[in-house]
Amino acid sequence: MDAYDLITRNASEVVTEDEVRALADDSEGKRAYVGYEPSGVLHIGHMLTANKLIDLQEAGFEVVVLLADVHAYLNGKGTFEEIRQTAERMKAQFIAYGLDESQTEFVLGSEFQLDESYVLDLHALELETTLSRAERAMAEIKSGESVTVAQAVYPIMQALDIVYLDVDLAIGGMEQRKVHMLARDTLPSINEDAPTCLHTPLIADLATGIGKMSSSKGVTISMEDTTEDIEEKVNDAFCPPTADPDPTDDGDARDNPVLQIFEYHVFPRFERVVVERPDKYGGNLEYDDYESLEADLESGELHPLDAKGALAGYLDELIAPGREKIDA
Ligand code: IYR
Repeated sequence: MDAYDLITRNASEVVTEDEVRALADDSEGKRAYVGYEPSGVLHIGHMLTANKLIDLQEAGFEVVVLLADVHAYLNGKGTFEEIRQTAERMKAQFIAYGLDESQTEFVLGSEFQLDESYVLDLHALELETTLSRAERAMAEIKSGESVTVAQAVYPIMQALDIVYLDVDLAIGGMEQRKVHMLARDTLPSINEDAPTCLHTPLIADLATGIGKMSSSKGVTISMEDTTEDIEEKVNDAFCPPTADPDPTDDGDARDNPVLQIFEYHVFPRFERVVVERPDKYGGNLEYDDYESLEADLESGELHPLDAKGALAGYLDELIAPGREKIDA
């Protein structure tokens, strides 16, 4: 796989393609980052962007993980003390999950976001940003119903992080795209380049295939899940024998979360996927790529229950190292 394909595999969107091509052509010493609000436990949503960081490390990028303690505070996720404790645990789990510690820079937001120059630049950007724009940027990130002043400052700080962490590529789930667009529009006003961005897909709720999987509602898979939890959740997951259960609905109201997890979590991390089956049901099935697994599910060659059994096993393997960190 060439550098561009590796950098962009499984991405929902890159802004812009030309900019990412330029980075791929000369990735030596380039820096990419993802920021995470330390809250709750590491779950499958965090792991999706972490997979992208692992791809980028393979492509030669330096990778920065921002443990966004100030952002979590602004978004009402707890006291600084609680948030910092969570940040420590999250860092250990990211490393257990497969981010190479020697190649990953972990930074707490509060290490630089309270510096005078950062705060003055923040105020300069605040002058350039309307409240309604900040509010729109937060639509899929904010906790709670209304948008507080703290939450309106939040996306502007996120834009500035790109400058202060000196990164060439900002990564996030699709829910971050409006913050990144705000950054592209406003950073030139303080004489900074518009940042290049890459967004990863969102996975549908495991139980229903409707909406987006999140830790706050519905069913997700987290690093705290036991082998049995994973088996139970995956077994109960929505998995019709098709990748697009709602072909007539352009908005894709329902997706197949089992296939999405195979595509975005399992295939990027395992070279070959084996679905074990007793001989009387045709014996084991082996897949080198996601597309052939999807095709077998659609044709009926692969039964949803067998797909789920295999998925639970691979997810357990991905999660086991992080789970041991929690138990320790
Ligand atoms: N908005 C993210 C957290 C975050 C991301 C980046 I990239 C930052 O520079 C700061 C915060 C979230 O929703 O978790």
